[in-house]
Amino acid sequence: MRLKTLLLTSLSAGFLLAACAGADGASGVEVTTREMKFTPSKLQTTEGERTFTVRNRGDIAHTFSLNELGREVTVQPGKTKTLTLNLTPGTYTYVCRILDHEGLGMRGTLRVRAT
Ligand SMILES: [Cu+2]
Repeated sequence: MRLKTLLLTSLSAGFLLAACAGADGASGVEVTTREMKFTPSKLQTTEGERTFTVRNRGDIAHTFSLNELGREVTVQPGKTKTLTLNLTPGTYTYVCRILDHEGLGMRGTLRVRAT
């Protein structure tokens, strides 16, 4: 009986740790740009202040632009930039605004969940 309680407690602790790791991961969001796509093209996070780390692994400059929020960063090839946003729940689109990169595939969806 006691062993069972201990086992259940350990399991709960394990789940709690996993949940915390997920929450920590959600405080920062990483996205990579290259010709002509974002990786990943679907991002998910929770509401609040989130820092996006945008890496450009392509050969030309790209932007990470959230038109609905009027915010963007331009990242030169081989460089990394960060963008901190205070997010409210909803679904947002991110695109690259250089030439017709969006039309060529540089478009993604960010889902922000309520906590
Ligand atoms: Cu681009």
